[in-house]
Amino acid sequence: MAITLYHWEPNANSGKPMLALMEKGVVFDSHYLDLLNFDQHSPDYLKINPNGTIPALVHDDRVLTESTAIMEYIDEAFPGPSLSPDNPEERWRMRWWMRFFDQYFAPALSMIGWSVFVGPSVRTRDPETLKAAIERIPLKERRIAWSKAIYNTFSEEELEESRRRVAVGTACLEQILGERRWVAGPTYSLADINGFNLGYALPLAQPALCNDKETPHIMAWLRAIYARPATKKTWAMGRTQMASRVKFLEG
Ligand SMILES: N[C@@H](CCC(=O)N[C@@H](CS)C(=O)NCC(=O)O)C(=O)O
Repeated sequence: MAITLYHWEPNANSGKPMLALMEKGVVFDSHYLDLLNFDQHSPDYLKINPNGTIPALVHDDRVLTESTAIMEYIDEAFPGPSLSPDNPEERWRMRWWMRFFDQYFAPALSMIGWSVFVGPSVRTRDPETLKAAIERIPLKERRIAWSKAIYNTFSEEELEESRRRVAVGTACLEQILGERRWVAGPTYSLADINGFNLGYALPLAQPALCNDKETPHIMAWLRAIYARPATKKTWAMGRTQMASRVKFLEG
């Protein structure tokens, strides 16, 4: 059985299937793509995923994309501890929260991340090389995101709306983690994996919003997930300072 995961740092979408595979104890070949080097738009990778986005999982002759759907596939296709509750209500909650993370919270955090991190990380490179790199991006929406990040043209209005959504998302998460141990109920699930990938660095990126005083339940939840052996192993696969930031959750 051949299992290859194409991914970037354990973070956001890439980290979701990485952590799900680790939790299940599935051995996989890791194929690291450097997003800041545009590896995801290389001809070799476009043969795997013509959209030029990561992650992608190749299981035998099957190519799977979309990080949340990949996590659900991993949970069902491989042996190991179940990462979805048996109870229908808790399973609904798991899916409700994953949809909220993916559709509301993640795009807002991502816009801020692309504005303050991705753009500044690449924009000092040769302008012609960057222009050619943008032109090679297959999806128009990704071309727009890269262009705004590189040329610093996110509008103040859209950034403000993203900041508002991050504040709303953080408050909702704090509230439900005050009511139950894990996002979907009494058992650790894919929703926690999804949320951790999205939010592990929230206390660093948004210190006024997310900290021990304002959001004690989120902080305890992040520390509990980071204490899991699978999380430690996954973040040890990171190659950059982006992933090593997770260490602030130690102790
Ligand atoms: N909805 C997709 C989104 C995939 C996606 O856009 N991933 C980002 C990285 S987190 C990406 O590949 N960006 C590359 C690019 O824009 O060039 C998923 O969840 O897998």
